[in-house]
Amino acid sequence: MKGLHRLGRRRRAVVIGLSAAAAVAGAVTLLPNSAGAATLGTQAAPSGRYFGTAVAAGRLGDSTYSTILDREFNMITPENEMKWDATEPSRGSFNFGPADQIVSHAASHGQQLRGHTLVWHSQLPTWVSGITDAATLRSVMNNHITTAMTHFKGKIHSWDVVNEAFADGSTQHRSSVFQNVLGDGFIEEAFRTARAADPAAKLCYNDYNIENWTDAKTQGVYAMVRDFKSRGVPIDCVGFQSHFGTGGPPAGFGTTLSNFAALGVDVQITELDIATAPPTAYANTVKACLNVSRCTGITVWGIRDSDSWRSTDNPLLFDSGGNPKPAYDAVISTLGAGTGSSASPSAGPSTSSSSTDQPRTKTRRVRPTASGTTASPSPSASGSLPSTFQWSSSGVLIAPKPDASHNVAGIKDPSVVYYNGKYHVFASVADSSGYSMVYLSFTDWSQAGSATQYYLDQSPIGRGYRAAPQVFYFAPQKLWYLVYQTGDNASYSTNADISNPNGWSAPKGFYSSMPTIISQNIGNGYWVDMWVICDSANCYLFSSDDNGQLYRSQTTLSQFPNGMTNTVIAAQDANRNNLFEAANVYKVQGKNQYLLIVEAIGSDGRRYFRSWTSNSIDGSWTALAASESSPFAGAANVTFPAGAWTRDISHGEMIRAGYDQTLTISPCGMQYLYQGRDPNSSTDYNSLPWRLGLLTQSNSAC
Ligand code: 9MR
Repeated sequence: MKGLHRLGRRRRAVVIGLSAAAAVAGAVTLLPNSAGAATLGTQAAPSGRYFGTAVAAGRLGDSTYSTILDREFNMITPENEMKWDATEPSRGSFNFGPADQIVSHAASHGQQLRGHTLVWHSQLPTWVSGITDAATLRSVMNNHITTAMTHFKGKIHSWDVVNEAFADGSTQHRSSVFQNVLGDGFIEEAFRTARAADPAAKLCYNDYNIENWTDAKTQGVYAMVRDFKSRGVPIDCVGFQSHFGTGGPPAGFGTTLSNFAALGVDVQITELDIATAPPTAYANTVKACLNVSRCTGITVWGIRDSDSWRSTDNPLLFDSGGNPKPAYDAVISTLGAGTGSSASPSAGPSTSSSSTDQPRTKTRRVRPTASGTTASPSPSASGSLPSTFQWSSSGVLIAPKPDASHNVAGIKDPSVVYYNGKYHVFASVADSSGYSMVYLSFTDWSQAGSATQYYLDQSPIGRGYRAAPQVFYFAPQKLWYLVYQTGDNASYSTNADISNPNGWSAPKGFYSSMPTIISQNIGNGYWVDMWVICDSANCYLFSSDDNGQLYRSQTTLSQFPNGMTNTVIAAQDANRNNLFEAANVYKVQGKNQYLLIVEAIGSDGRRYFRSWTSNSIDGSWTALAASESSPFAGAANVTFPAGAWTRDISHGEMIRAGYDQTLTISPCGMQYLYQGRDPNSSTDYNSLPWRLGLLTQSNSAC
């Protein structure tokens, strides 16, 4: 689960992923697309990157062209269709037709889009370049940015807000109508206007001949980005066009990418083509990007040589007949080699090895299935966890219920307890601008879809960023706890009556500030998915950083919820996608055993869960079903008798055997409530149509 302030990363995560299967250090691992072949897009995805191309609307009808496009690329830049001469040929008269053609192609093929470009001295109609009055030009520029960005709002991953504003061989801006009439401040003004027009889009500065670190032009752009970052001018990314000669990238390209990234912007290779397409030159370019974690994607400037703006140079990855060239193979294998190394969660620093926890025996009950007509196996305290899992999924059971003040697109991150004859479900709801939470209750899964969803922002929990709830009854205090994330803290509310949604107290933080070990390791990640579990002596608070770390803090049972301290790394993976988020820890009923499950991002960018066990909440953790091919739960071991409505098995929660702070589950007839989504959905992360479904274990031996 991610937050409001994390749109950029989340949007990216829609198309990316990382495979445990691909995680062999240094090995060339080919990752198949759905048809079984490795492609540029599937090879880039495991390291969290996209692979894109420039597209001409006029070529979409060419089936050779569109077949390669849809097979290989998951990011599209309209080559000319979003430029000023195309979109506003005369003042105030906008034409988005050809651009919309590309946008709809992308939407129907699961591709994301780079918007190119809003403010550029070239391909600029003469009615703009002839303006001499600053007030007029300012209003024209801002209106152009706002109108175009509003038209495409929610559909653009990154915008090239300003293109090629620096002079060749110089640290200074080039001469242009914008520079000459508005002065140096036009770039800043364009970015500020762009942020206001579509706060969810990444805003990039894009240029050529800025790849060599020591070049004056590179230094000029670097100084501008540094200045923007220091003054809070909104800029998220820098595009390096990378139109190279036969030699490929300059030796200092890697330095350039990492130096820009260190300013706190993403970097992208936006218009790659290399004269004669030498395989090594392409491989070196790809390597330069892979070496920089904030290099988020590569776009080539056209598909076949015949499509290129410099076609006589034969600079692209496919020949004019649409056949992959040696450079294509070099890119595929370079991407495959760069997919990182495998690791499993390490033991935390704690050496505690046994638990004295003796959970209360839970009342057995027979849970109705999703249809409500038959009973799933009755939980038993005598079974054991299997070493492999098989699940059968329900169809969609719970969908969002937008109302007048909650324009929500998805429902996510469910927490569930069965108490007093009812399931009580808490979940995040998301719209394009952020998160809140809902509560619903029902007696049977067949009633879940029609249950009223109560928006908890009406309770003292209040409005604002509250997400990823976890509910349990804290028996020592006879109080229900709702634990959730609030961006800069792990927070909780309490309630004497779980069925009274208005009874929750206002949020309180577990921590005074982010623990140092988290701030030291979080990198570009986010602090998410807080999870409390207690044994007979202590309570533990787990959280993830989307950067490869699972953290654990602790306090005593008697002090809870105060005194959360001793934060340690409970588990870690060098590749964040192998240990991403949505961690749950449960006590296995009748055993001196705990189960840890953590959500991972698969080779196809889809979510799945890995699992480990331990005899103590503080580790160490031993892999149980921890690979993409044999996961705890994922595409590899879930069947969909009612139709495969999702390929993601994402953030959810086990149906527990009880409801208290010990989070006890039966190892038999397990059920897991999860979030999934239409595999063809593609939009900004918070607008994705997440729905809830229920997995029921189909290989239970007890
Ligand atoms: O590839 C584009 C070509 O079809 C146009 O005729 C040309 C017009 O200037 O623009 C080409 O794309 C350019 C891109 O928009 C900005 N960077 C340089 C690219 C190659 O000229």
